Formats: sequence, C-alpha cells, structure tokens
Amino acid sequence: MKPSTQILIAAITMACLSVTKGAVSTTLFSDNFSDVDTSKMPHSTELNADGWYFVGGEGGAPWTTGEDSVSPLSGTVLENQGSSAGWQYAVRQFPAMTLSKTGDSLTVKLDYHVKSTDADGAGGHLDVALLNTSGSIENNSFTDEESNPLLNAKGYSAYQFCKSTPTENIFVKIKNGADPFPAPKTTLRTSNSSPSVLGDSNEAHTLIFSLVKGESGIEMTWTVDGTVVGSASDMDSPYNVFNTLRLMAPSATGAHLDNISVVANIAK
Ligand SMILES: [Ca+2]
Ligand SMILES: [Ca+2]
Repeated sequence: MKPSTQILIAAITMACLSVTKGAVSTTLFSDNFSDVDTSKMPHSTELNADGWYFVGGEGGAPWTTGEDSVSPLSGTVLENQGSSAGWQYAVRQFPAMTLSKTGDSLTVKLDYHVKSTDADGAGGHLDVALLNTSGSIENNSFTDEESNPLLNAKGYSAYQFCKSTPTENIFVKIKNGADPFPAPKTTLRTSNSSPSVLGDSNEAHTLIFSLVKGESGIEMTWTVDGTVVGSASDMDSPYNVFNTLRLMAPSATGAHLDNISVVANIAK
C-alpha cells in the first residue's frame, strides 16, 4: 500500500469516527413543491400524494397550491387561500425524533410571503408547530374535535401576527394539537424579542423555528431573515418527541409557503 493511500484511509477513518461521535444531521423532509402536478385538480389531492394533509373543524376545506416568484419563493408553492381553508391546519408527518441529549435539535425552515397586506385585522397570524401525534395521518380530516387526528398531540408552536408593522412572536406549549386557535394553551415566556414585519406583501421572509434540548428542558428560538425575534424555554415537564409539522397561515390575507424543511441534529 502506498503511503498516500494509507494517509487517505487514516483520514477517512478519522472522518467516520467524528461523524459517529458527533451529531448527525438528517433532513427529515424538504419540499419546494416542484413535484406537484398542477395540471390535475384538486391540487390538495396532489399535495396529499406528497405527504401533506389538511385538518380542521367541520366545514373546513384543504389548502391548495399557488405560484409565487418573490424570492426566495419560486414556482409552485403551498397556499392558504383563505375562505373555508382559513383556520385549517396543514400537516406533514416525518419519522419520530427524540431530543434526548443536550444539544439535540429539530429545526423547521420555510420561506413565507403574504398574498396581500393585512389591514392589521384579527386572524392574520402564522403558526408553526412541532408536535407528537399518536397515529399516522393519511387523509384530510374536517370533523369534530374528538375525531381530529391531532387530538391530544403535544408539542410547541411559534406564532406571529402578520401585519404591516413589526410584531413580536409568541411561543406556546401545546397540550392538544386539535385545539382551534386561540384555545387555552400555555404561553411560554418570551425574551430577547426583536419585533419584525411579516405582513408586507412586497417582501418574502425566511423563517426558522428551532427546538434544542438544553440541560434541563427544551429551548426554542424563532428567527426571521436571520434575526432572532424571540426565544423561550420549557423546563416544566418538557416534551421531547416530535413527528409532525403543523402549519396555520393567515386566512384574512392568504399566504404562500415554499422551501419547507425539517432537519434533525441528533447526537449518536
Ligand atoms: Ca416552489
Ligand atoms: Ca414535494
């Protein structure tokens, strides 16, 4: 064996060891919606085929797709079109992840663009939640709460009102993912708040919601265009298993979401 080959093997071995010892980054899903066949109707059925389902109360309707070219959104996007799709959730499940060791994390990233500027009215919030649901969601479901597939799903959400003026974000500990907004929930203390504008129809924003296992609980941050808008922690019986992304977008203005991913960093 040549010395250069031995050095190469040694280098590869060390690289493998460092991956084994450190955190492993896993993209649980990443979707830019380019694979949705928008020639077929309804688009919600095409989204179902891709793992997206829509959940809410009786009389609700699924979200659809739209087209958007305000960077970083492009081409086909996920759209909350308002009307009977307003106040309904979009959900996507992924392999269950457990944040058990300090530093383990789960991160949602998405690009977001309101279709029109909210008149600062009610009902204009974006809500991004990571939950642990008990069963597999394989159908849209618009039904009473007892039959809702998010019944008793637990986790955390970050939500922010989408106005033309800066707003703060709020973190919520969710004890029942089927609760309609704004049901009683535990609002977690928010600090380091740096308000931002989400409701400007001329601009799109890149949003990151991350959960990190800390020394004694779950720590969360909400980032808009690289600036941390808020952070909070839950030290009181924190939840640490997650298998579902749940989204709600402002129904008053309608909204587009694109380039949605969930990435886990779990120590081996
Ligand atoms: Ca797209
Ligand atoms: Ca897709």
